[in-house]
Amino acid sequence: MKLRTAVVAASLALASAAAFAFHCPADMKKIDEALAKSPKLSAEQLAEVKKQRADGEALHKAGKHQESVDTLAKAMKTLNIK
Ligand SMILES: [Cu+2]
Repeated sequence: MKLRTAVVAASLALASAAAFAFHCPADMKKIDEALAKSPKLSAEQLAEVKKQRADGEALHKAGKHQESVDTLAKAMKTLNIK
């Protein structure tokens, strides 16, 4: 019974990690698309968005998907992406 619980917990953890692993590139793509459309942002906001985009990619590559998603979410909020 305990082993079974452990297996279920492990597969759930793996599934959510995989979901995040897919989430980051999807968010980066949305940000890139929004940036390509010359968004109406101040130079300051644009610099911040680009930094968050770069940080998000670095975090994703480091395997820190939750932090990546959180960072990319800030950029998406500034860009008004839903
Ligand atoms: Cu990721």
